[in-house]
Formats: sequence, C-alpha cells, structure tokens
Amino acid sequence: MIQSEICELLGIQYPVFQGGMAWIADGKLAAAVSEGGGLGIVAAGNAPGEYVREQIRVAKSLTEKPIGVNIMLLSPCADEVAQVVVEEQVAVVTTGAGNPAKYMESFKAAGIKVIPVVPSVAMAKRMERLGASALIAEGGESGGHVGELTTMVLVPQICDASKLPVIAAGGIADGRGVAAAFMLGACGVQMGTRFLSAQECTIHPVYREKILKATDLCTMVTGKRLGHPVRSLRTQFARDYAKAEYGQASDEELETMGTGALRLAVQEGDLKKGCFLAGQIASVVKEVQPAAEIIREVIEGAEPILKRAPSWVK
Ligand code: TUI
Repeated sequence: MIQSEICELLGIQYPVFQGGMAWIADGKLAAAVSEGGGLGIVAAGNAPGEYVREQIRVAKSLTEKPIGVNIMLLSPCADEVAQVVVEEQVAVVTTGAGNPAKYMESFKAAGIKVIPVVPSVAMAKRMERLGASALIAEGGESGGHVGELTTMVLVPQICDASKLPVIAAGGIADGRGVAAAFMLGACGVQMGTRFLSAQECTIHPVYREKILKATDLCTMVTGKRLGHPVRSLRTQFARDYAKAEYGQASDEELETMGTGALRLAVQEGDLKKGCFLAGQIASVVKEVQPAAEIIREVIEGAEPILKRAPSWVK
C-alpha cells in the first residue's frame, strides 16, 4: 500500500489523480476513478458551465468519494465554470493552460482545494503564495497542452521551490513511473493516457485502438506557432497541421484547422480532421481494464520497486 500526505489532504485512498482530459473525462470516468480510490476529475475543457454542472452531478450520483474538476483556463467559459464549481461545492479544482490567480480567493472561500498545473518554478512559487493546496508538475511528455520542461527535470525543481505536496504528471502510466515520481520528491501522480484505456472511459473505438497499438515515437507536438503547443498522436491530421504550421498557412487557417479537432477525435474517431491527444508513454498502455484495476495495478507495481530501493544503498 502506498499512501502519502496527498491522501490525507484530500481524503483519498491512493495518490493517483486522473488527468482532466477535455471531451473525455466526464462524470462517469471521474466517478470510476474516485470509486477506485484515486481522485477522479471532470474536465471542463471548452464546455459551458451547465455541461460541467451536469457531469459533476453524474459523478456525485455514482460515488460519495471526493471528485475534482479541471478548469482549462484558455476556455472562453472558464469564468462560468469557476462559478459552477463553487456552487456545486466540489472538493478539488485543478487548473491547466494558464494562471488561476483571479479565481483563488473565491475557491478558497468556498473551501475548495486548488491544485494548479505549474509548468515552471516561478509559477509554483506564485501559486503557493496565493494559497494553492498542492501543485501538479506536468512535464512535456504528457498529452495535450505541454510546457517546456520534462517531468524528470520539472518535478525536483518544483519540489525544491515549494513546501506544498507535488503531484508528478507526464510520462507516467505504470508502477515504474509512480516509483520514479516518488524518488524525484513527488507524493502522488496524475495519469491521463493510461486512463484512456479504462473501461469507463468513453472514447471512439478508433482512438482506443490507436492508443493500444501506440509505439514509442508515435506522438508529436504541434501548435507552437500559435503559442499553444499540444502533444498528440502522429496521425494524418497532426502531419497536415505540422506541414501547414511550418509552411505558408496563415494563423487564421491554423485556427480553423484546430477548431473542433478534439471532439472529432474523441467522438468521431476522425483520423483526417481529429486531434488525438496522447502522451509519450502511450505504448505502455496495453489493455482495456476497469479504472479501479488500473489504479491497483500501478500502485502494486510501484511497491516492489520502492521496497527494493534500500538494497541499492551500501
Ligand atoms: O492543460 C493541460 N493540457 C491540456 S489543455 C487542452 S485543451 C487546449 N485547447 C486549445 C489549446 C490548448 C489546449 C489539452 N490539454 N495541461 C496542463 C498544463 N498547464 N500544461 C501546461 C500548463 C500551463 C502553461 C502555462 C500552466 C500554466 C501556464 O501559465 C502561463 C502563465 O499564464 O503564466
């Protein structure tokens, strides 16, 4: 059994968060992860506040354990989602793709624990000053919107810069990743890609097959030119986008290509126009399993590794 201060802080059994995957992490997935002892997270993505309210209620109808909501701060609906999480009294808010400073007071006043994704030491320090409860250090191995640094270098630097509990994310999909994260100073992990294969995760069968058949070099980063680098599977869409981005396409043309691409991947499995977000660890994901089994497996996989560690010290 691996437990840490994040378990006590949040009232969860295992130090495993499910990433806030836009269009994917709904109330059903979040509830399955929380029921399995981790922290299930409803992703707001670009969705309106009322959709998020509905999904929070779905999750709460399926579990009494704590759940979180991820607010994607680039979303035009971020303000209304922030209002909804306060009204619905969710236990935890995680944030991504920006600075949540303007919401911190209202979240704290509502007793919500705020756990921002921080891509740098400066952001970690700022978030600690503003009253964050913990930090997620997400390296660029992750799927979706990525920062500059890898998990390997980001986690120890965030741990040095802050007294808050640190959750490692990016490149973690099994017990080895959990053990490594703890060695770097983290007290928990967040996984997105691994939960794409959860039985309770509703994605198009094409998406799921792509993940199960992924190899080590099958992701790439696009979107740097518009300032929002995103890691996804190297599909026809990703190649076309990269060609456009490094070629003559205007910013408007790139925006148009990107619009709706996440939904087309998740709901339609559209390899030509859909953007299949996934992390670099995708090839480790081999089978469809219930979320609770995934959590048990990664925790049980870390235990023998961590127990063996003292034998290396002579
Ligand atoms: O946010 C993510 N992953 C995501 S968001 C997303 S949806 C999307 N849609 C359109 C464009 C871009 C994304 C898909 N995947 N992960 C957390 C994360 N946050 N990674 C990096 C950051 C981050 C970056 C900059 C957090 C804070 C930050 O601060 C900048 C500032 O404001 O100083």
